[in-house]
Amino acid sequence: MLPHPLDQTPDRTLVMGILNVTPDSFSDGGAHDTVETAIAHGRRLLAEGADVIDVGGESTRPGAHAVSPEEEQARILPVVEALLAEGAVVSVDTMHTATARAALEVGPVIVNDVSGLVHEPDMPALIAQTGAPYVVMHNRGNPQTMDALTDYRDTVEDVVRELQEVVDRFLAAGAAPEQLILDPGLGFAKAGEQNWELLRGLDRMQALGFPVLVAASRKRFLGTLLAGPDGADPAPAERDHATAAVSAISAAHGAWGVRVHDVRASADAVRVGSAWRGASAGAPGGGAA
Ligand code: PMM
Repeated sequence: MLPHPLDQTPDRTLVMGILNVTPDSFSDGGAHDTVETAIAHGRRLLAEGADVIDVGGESTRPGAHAVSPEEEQARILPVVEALLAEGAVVSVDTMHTATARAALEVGPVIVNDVSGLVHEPDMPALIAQTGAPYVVMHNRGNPQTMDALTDYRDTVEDVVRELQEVVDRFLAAGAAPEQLILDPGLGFAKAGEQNWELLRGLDRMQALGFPVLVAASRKRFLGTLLAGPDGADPAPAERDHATAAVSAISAAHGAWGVRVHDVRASADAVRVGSAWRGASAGAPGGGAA
């Protein structure tokens, strides 16, 4: 068993900083696509207050083209190795079991798999064998089909049930419940309003008893919310204040973590939300001291 990468973490909602080593991610594609620029950006995210760095080598935006596991590993493994050597907590954003395995050979990482386990049936066995923390994200279909798979009877109830089904597959493979982190998969097989329903229903997801990760950063539903009078969505990087607001709400509801591009704003926002959650509301009718 590898040491748990989250053995020493603060008692508040964590900030996971996004490091996409890809030429085509929807909001920052191409910005950090060499090993050196990616490592430098990872260091910057740590300095800004990231508790975890989420390193990804394959864009998951709707319609994105798949990357081979070999190409993905060539992009991310040197970055993972360098950040682990600097003492960072690292997660690896991958849908490929081979890439998760290769990263776990480099060192103890969290496996962040946005596939919803649709593609790779041997992921549960790897997670059970290694004891690695694993993000179970809700998803349907693949980047080509997910936008059409948004029929829900009750969005929160259906997502919670489908997440539980994936959790059960990991437990059946021998993974421990403590390894699993749940994620509603905002923007993945979700249409605009459904993302808000899931944020509003975070408590119902938390009731499953697992830590919950919220990844709203710069997503389309925030762009839609912030559209100007001309109806045009602001560019992804113009959605960072709204993202920080979601981070505060998530922390107030006790989320385990938020996954964001702009770490600095969310590092403050989770402190606000966690402080609000931790404060006593006082007795009804009690006066201010
Ligand atoms: N979204 C993206 C990538 N990875 N991981 C998790 N756990 N949850 C998400 O919602 C998620 C993710 C897509 O966004 P990006 O292209 O900005 O990384």
